[in-house]
Amino acid sequence: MKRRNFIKKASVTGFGLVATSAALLSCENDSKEKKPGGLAAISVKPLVIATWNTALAVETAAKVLQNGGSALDAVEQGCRIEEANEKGQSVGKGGLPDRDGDVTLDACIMNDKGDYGAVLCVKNIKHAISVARKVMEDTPHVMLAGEGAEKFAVEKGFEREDLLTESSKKAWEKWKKTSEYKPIINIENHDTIGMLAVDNEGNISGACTTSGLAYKMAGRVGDSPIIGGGLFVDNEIGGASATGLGEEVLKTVGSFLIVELMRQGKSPQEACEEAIGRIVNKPNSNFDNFQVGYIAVNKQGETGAYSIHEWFSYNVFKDGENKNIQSDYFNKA
Ligand code: SD4
Repeated sequence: MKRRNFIKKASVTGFGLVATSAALLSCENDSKEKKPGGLAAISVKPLVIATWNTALAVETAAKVLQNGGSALDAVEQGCRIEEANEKGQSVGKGGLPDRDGDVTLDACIMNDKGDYGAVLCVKNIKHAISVARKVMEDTPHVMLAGEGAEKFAVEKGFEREDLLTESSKKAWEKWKKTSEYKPIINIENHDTIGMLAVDNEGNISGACTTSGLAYKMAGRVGDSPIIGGGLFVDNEIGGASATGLGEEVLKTVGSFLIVELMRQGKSPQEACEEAIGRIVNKPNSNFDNFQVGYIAVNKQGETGAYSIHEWFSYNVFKDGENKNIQSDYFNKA
């Protein structure tokens, strides 16, 4: 039987999955893991899933896991790759600015204990994801915004740098000629990274980092740094992350919704599809004009992804292979 079919069958019938021969699978503790409802849990680990074509970021995260690192370290290290990639214009250095020409970053991180840390609208610090982790680990708070976040980062030893690259500045100057605010499906959103990882212990963590929508109003914050919006992880169940028009993700609390649907027994794929359904079925939905994409993983190592429109892709590292996969999508008309 093909492995995927076997997993499907196992989860339907409630059998726990016994290890296959793949070198990277480890089921040592599987018999001890219990799904809600008493089903034996299955683990395919290590595993990484991330939004868009983020092969190097996923490979970096996978290496952390293969070397015995935690899911938390993996997602942080993976996200840092995209933050440092100046060509990616939706995250970190080189991100497209707001309409005043300032690059402002949003990021959040969640560990397997359900802890969370975030920075909102932070300027001049490239590795927003690492600052978010420091907020989670070194402060009594969960979110720091704007100048306070930047000050905290500098106190923690992060370097201040100008995040606006020449090419992003040129794009902004061109945009200013018309100043028309119109997010473009799959273009300006490309590269924002939401990442989920399952480590060798079977623990799940997640991270999400972005420069947000290009030419947004100054001070605008999207879904990416908001718990339950751009990211949610519950180590008992699984995790989810979002990309696309944050306003729509936030209005449906998308990532939290997906995890809660998985808690009720939906597969990651079914949960992602239902969360997209919540957006497109709203009475006033103008989904023709925007993209949202979700990724999810459950405790059994099953993954899912779904978007409103075509061309949302995601990278998965599973069974020792790192693949970019085109997501299924809603708007096929
Ligand atoms: C936002 N969701 O700020 C982010 C943008 C994004 O891929 O995901 N881009 O709304």
